[in-house]
Amino acid sequence: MKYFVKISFVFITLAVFSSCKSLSEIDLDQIEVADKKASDETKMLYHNLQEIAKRGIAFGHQDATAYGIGWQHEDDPSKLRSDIKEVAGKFPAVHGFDIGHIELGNAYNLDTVSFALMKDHIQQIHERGGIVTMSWHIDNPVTNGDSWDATPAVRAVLKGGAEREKFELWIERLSKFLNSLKDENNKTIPVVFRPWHEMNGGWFWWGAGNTTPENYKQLWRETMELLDRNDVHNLLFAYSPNTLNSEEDFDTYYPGDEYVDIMGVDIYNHSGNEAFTKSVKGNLEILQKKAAVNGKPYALTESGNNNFGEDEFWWTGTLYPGIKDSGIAWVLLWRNDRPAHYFSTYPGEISEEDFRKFAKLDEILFLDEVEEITK
Ligand code: BMA
Repeated sequence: MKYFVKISFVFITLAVFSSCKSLSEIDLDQIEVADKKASDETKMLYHNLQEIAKRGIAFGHQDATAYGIGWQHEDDPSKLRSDIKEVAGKFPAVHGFDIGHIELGNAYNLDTVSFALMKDHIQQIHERGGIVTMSWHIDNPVTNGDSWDATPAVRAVLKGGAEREKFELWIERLSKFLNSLKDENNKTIPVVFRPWHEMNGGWFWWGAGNTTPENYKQLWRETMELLDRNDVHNLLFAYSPNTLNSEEDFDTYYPGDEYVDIMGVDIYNHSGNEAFTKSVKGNLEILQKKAAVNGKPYALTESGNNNFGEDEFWWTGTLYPGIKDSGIAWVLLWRNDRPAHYFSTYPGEISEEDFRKFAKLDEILFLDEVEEITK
């Protein structure tokens, strides 16, 4: 018995070491990302995303550990909790956070998640081999309204614009937060940053109709310049339009290959299951084609079922047929805020049994499985 245990230990150790590669084993000089001064850990994240995509699709959830339906992290701060873990026994591999209101110097984001909690969870998730992605529902700098205040404001924050000073301060505040995300070795934790998302829709001040494609691209580049000026080098940049109607739709606002690391798209189930599956498949084919040119990772950066409580089999019947064999590195489901605004599942929710089936699929990867690649 003892002998068997020893042999198994050697075997397991070998298996673990052969599947994980450390920083020193990868030729980081060969990895080019948008930020030319990106940290080694950031390049490693890029490599890991490529590796994940070869193995399957990492499952992601927005604000997964901050709150869920009927609970908030603050209820029991000693425990890392997640609706997904409670339903399927496993934590998501990708954790989305939104840093909206960091620009104001506030202690809480726009959805009342404290930045202190966010930082702590990012550290814990990273420590366990998980991946962090960040969106930014930034306020409107001209009106001080929210992101959905579509008053044109892009021109005002570009170089020479009336709100440039404010914008520089906002990026400085964001930078301080990003640079404060340290791991246990005091290295800055790499993050997939997804700014200025869903720009082909008209609902955000940086979106279609509220700015020109040229100014949008300039906004992207100047954001990168300012982050560099503030010594931020832990970001991979993801470009995430909303559902695309065509390939050209992707190109209209695309800042250029040298400014983007990951190609994404946000698609919600607004118009029925069949239409959703079809649009996910078609959109991911577009991303695959675009990404293949430089071997960039691509992902379904936001998704969810908007037809709450109506479909028991949404996961295996509607989402999975859309993403199956698509080559995406991850799919991220939007937040579980309240019973009238949730995009994933939770204990007692109508699709929870089907979610367990979905979670068992070989292709769908959770934290433990991704950890074998990332740690
Ligand atoms: C939106 C909604 C909002 C939320 C925002 C940022 O899509 O969920 O309620 O404030 O994302 O998380």
